[in-house]
Amino acid sequence: MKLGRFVERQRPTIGMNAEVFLFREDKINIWDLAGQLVFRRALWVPYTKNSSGLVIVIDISAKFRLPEVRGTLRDVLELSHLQGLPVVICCNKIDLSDEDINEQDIINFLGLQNTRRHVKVFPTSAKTGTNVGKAFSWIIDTVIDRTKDRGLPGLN
Ligand SMILES: Nc1nc2c(ncn2[C@@H]2O[C@H](COP(=O)(O)OP(=O)(O)OP(=O)(O)O)[C@@H](O)[C@H]2O)c(=O)[nH]1
Ligand SMILES: [Mg+2]
Repeated sequence: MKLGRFVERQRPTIGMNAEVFLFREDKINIWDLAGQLVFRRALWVPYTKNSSGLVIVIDISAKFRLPEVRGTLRDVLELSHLQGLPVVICCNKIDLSDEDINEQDIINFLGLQNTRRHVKVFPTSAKTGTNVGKAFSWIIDTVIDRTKDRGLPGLN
């Protein structure tokens, strides 16, 4: 993201990458956590401890993996330190698929229809940039509103 351009054959993240960037006037700390199982176990808990919101990126061109996504997401959202945090779900790689994404179908499939959290689904493409800014604006605005309302620690 920091490069401001798309990397065609991006290597898998080893462990995690931490980035700070300015979005409008807000300084955003992003912890990009590797998806591979071995990293999930070791790093997702410690590195999400002080999070204000979650960005979940799904490869929607690999629909057959959605059941796995559902299981992983359920495990993540059960973590006590992540209770109530807003979640944005990016159905990414839409440039590879002609199918329209029905946001409610995704929410239902992932079992999030009754959640009290703020959850929103965006069809995105990191390649073309479609909706990437919108997805980040939404999560940042939601985090800011939530922290203002409740006096919770938020962005700094
Ligand atoms: N066509 C297309 N390719 C994408 C898109 N986003 C990522 N890719 C490609 O998909 C591959 C995986 O992307 P990554 O960003 O490394 O995926 P990741 O989820 O971070 O994977 P881990 O780091 O292993 O967790 C790379 O080759 C990217 O170039 C997209 O929106 N469209
Ligand atoms: Mg990665």
